[in-house]
Amino acid sequence: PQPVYLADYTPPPFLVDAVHLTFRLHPEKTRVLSRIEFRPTPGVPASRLFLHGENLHLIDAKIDGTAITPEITDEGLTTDAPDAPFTFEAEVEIDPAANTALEGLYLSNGMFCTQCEAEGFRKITYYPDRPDVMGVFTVRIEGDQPVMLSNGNPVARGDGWAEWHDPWPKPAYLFALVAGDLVAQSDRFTTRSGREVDLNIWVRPGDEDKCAFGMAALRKSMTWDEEVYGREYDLDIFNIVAVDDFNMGAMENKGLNIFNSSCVLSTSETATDDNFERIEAIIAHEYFHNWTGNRITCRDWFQLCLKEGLTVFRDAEFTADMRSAPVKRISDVIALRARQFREDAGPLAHPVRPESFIEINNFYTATVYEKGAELIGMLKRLVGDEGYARAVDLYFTRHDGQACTIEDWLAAFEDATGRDLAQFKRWYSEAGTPRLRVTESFNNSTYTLHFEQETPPTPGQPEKHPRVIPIAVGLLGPNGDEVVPTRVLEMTGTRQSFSFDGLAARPVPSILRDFSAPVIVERETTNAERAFLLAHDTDPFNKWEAGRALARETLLAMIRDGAAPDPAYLDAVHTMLRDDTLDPAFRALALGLPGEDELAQTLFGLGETPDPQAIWEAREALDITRADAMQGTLDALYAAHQVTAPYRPDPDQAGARALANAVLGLITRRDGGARALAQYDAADNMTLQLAALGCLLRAGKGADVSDAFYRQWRHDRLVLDKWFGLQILSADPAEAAETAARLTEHPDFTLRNPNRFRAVLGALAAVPAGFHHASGRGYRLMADMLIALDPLNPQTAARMCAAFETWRRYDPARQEMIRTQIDRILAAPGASRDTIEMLGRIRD
Ligand code: HT7
Ligand code: ZN
Repeated sequence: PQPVYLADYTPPPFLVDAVHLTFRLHPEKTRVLSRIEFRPTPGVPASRLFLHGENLHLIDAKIDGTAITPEITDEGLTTDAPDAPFTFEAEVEIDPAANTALEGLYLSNGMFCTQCEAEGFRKITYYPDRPDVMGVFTVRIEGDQPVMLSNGNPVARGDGWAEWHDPWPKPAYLFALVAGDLVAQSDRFTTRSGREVDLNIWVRPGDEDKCAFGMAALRKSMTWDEEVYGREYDLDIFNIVAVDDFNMGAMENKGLNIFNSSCVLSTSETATDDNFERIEAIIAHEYFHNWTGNRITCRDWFQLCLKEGLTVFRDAEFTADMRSAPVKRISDVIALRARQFREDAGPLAHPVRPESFIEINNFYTATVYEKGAELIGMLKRLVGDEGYARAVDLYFTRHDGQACTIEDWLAAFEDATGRDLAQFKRWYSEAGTPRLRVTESFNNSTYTLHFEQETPPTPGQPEKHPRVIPIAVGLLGPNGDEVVPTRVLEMTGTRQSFSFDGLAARPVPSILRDFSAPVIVERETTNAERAFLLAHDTDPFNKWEAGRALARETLLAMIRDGAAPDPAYLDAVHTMLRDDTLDPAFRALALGLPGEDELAQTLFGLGETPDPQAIWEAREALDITRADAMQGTLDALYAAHQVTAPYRPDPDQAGARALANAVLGLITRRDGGARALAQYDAADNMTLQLAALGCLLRAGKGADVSDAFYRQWRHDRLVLDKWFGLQILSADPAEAAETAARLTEHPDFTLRNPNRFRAVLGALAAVPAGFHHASGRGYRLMADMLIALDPLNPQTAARMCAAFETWRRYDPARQEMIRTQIDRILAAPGASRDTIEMLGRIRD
């Protein structure tokens, strides 16, 4: 397969005014009749008509009522077309039941549903399936399903049919259809200009009681987008449908969002606090796409970050407003480092706006999404809150109804604020995480920070250029008082210094407050200074960061030479835990240790070869020491953070449970599981039940409880996914691969459900000492399962290939074993384009 290049973009030769689709639904033989009104694009040279189409059986096609015999290939249809407006009609047959890739029209538990982003519409009918072709869709669905939904507003319905009309022109990737035996939990929302909107969450009968939280989240999102961005909803109805078999989290189809059931269904018995928070964020994210993605869409798929980075940024702002802003920021940075920094440091590194791809599905990445969101955050910091508001308003008014580029987005900022963003644009085009080296000097009451930036080479980009970096800095005096409040320094050169005058004593700097740029700060410092910042920094992010660095340094010393844990770390974390002025959720985060993968990445970045087993053992040893050293405090904290009020998934209760559960993990190290068992038995919600089960499994006392958990929850797929994953996440590394292998043989394991596949194989990939076990069993199992899944569902298989992306960090024996498995997958008959691209990039 040949890559496509951003540089080769040309406008579509034909535009679409209106599309009429009729679906005659049948599990194996669905007929799709289309009538598309085309017109030549003004200013574009005349050409033949090419329409994308894959796996379609063409029954007949006409132009302006006359039958045609087009040329058909695996990729689509080509025919002569008039150099004037014309109508194209076609009838095709498709087989939803055979569609295991979950792209296009497929069946999930007998329910018809679609997934068209990025290029799934071409599996439904012949069409110019590119985002810069926007048409007004009218859809008629014929079938015997009780509920039949599509985009836009309902027009009419009768026995065995329903019609929908979406007045807003949209690209085909936002098309959706759902038909099945569904029930709704409904509500109503009045927009601030008075439009009455029907809200529905559609689920399988029996799941009605799992929608209330999602509905509340939707209402909050609608209000927030009106209040913060001035954006109103624009149809009479907003439908959400929960689907069990889904490749990703959710999809923002216009007026008909389709959700992986794991991202919308919840009750206190079945969902954890983290699930609730995630559901709220994803509902918001998909809803916010109505403006950032749907009303203003992408010109081409290279511009994916235009909608995704911005929408992730918006959903993060929303969560910060609904919950705790510092806790959200810290959690996001933990995730960014774990996923995006890892991507940027390996063979899959690519710019936020990639310049070529073979399979666009492989570019729905942490770089496009999460780093894309960081770029919006930096822009906002650089132009200020008011500048940001003006620029975003200009973007909305200027580009409503258009398919846009990053250039359009940046031009709105330049025009609204007068700022030149030429250098900022490098953040979009150059891959890699900049390293920011910091040194300092202090002379005659002037303190100077010296910065030097360098971005290591990434695949295809050996040379990097200096970027503009907003560095938020504050200074603390020797007694812990803040002597210089937060100031944003704008670094533009390779080397740059910034001075602060009038300081009575050498200050302690707090650098990159609120994680003001996605960079790695390198500065020589001491654990004493880190402990000082953990105790005194007024910036919550850097306060946490100091504790994190302290834990990291302690662990690195333990990993390298089996050193004992640094007492400075133990004292500092102990003091932090006892500080009741700190939010329990913050304390829970600050008690967390850097993950095994983060430590491996750090060691590799320092030129060392990480030993996954040694990393695991060091973390275990530190936990045992912490449990001993803080015994009384842990007992007191556990008791003090028991929630007695009825369960609510709100930030206060969730924070208390997060701290109690984190503490329970340490208590279990000493009591062997007595308190975890008591918690398990008393639990009336999944947050407490699951955490207790995890503690018991890790203590080797979980077998009976795990069986009981299975019996209790075997009817609930989403809870069962947790049960599958937890057994691997809690296993001894020597047994993780066997545990995962055993679970793939379980009667409830299936390759047809991406959630179940990810529950098992994603968990295996998430336990480095298990996945990278010296036996190579983890690698072999992963390869076996990828070979089995790839012919069925290339998209989900290809995403899981990223488990191998860190292979060059490890020793030659492990590298050799991984390479062997990669080659085995590549040689498998039916290896998909998606997987070939991913493994090809990883292996190169
Ligand atoms: N825009 C969506 C991305 C997406 C997707 C979703 C579900 C299944 C397949 C998918 N391919 C791409 C989701 C989002 O970012 O909101
Ligand atoms: Zn999105």
